[in-house]
Amino acid sequence: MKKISRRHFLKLCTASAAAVGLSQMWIPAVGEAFRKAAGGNPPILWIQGSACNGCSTSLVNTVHPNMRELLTEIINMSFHPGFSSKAGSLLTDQLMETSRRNEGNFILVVEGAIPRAYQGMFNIVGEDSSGKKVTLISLLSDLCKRAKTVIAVGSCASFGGISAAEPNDAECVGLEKLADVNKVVNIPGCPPHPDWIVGTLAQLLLYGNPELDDYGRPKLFYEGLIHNNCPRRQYFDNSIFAEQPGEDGCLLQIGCKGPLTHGDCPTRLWNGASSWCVGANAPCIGCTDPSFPDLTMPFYKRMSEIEGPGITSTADAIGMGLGVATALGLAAHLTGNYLTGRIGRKKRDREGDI
Ligand code: FSX
Ligand code: SF4
Repeated sequence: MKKISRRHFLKLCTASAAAVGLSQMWIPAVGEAFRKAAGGNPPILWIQGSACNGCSTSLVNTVHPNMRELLTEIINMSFHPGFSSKAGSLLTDQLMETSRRNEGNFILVVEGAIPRAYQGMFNIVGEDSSGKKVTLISLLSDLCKRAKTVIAVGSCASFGGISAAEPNDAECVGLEKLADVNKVVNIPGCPPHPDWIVGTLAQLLLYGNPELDDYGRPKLFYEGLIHNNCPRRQYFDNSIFAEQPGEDGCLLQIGCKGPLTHGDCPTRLWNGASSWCVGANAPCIGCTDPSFPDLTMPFYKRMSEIEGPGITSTADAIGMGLGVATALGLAAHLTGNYLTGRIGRKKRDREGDI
């Protein structure tokens, strides 16, 4: 990987510090977490389910703090399949032992969806000391009960995501269908931004549970619509649309789902604050919302439910009003699907059955 110069690194930090959230809460929070770590933070047990490993890869790309600082000075990562030198029953035994010793005090992080078909046999995580196969679903049934807090990292763990896309023969689901939802914090995204993961962990360590929206997402990172902070918003308001990727203009006609998607990507930016999907001329594919991906596909085709502004006025206020109405209408449409069970159940209606 190309090394970033110190000057460039500092420049990226400055850009990050200007982003929503970071300057207000994140930088002081990290400093505080550093100090608190000396007193011992609760262990984090990180489990991987049915997924692409992109969430862990995104975490490794954390810039501020970097991964070394995160692991050695902030969080107490007691278990992660990808960072462990052990395998097989040694690994599962260590996991169970750590969870028993820290019952009610550890943070369980789950990455990836949970396949339920055939008693969970599509996802074997290892063997116990007697040689019996351990399925992810049985492992989680123990760990979710013992954990103090459960964090679903990524859209797969949160809502099923790509792993649960139709036809979903493995019957993958997100944690919301299995665990006590009062314990679960969702950090969706395919993958989620490293700041969303690290920032949520820091917030949990320092202040307890973050404030969540209706879908269990920390408001700090997911409250705003992509569309409302998009630098191409003036194009939308003036009905100037790109017809091909790479062209100037709003990307609505080539599939942008920004009007229905929640997240701070336009202000936080990705990859060390260097760019983001729309900044790289790619439409937002709606990866942080429960509707992803079945209802946001085809990714590069306009959704008929998203209405354009229908005006050529330069008055941003008028465009903003129409944009909000558009977003609200679409959100209602998608929430309807969510409530009717097409893509899941709403948080407050659910009972945990693990
Ligand atoms: Fe899912 Fe994680 Fe998408 Fe991948 O492992 S959220 S498929 S980018 O990253 O679980
Ligand atoms: Fe930006 Fe997409 Fe909204 Fe257009 S539709 S303004 S590209 S978020």
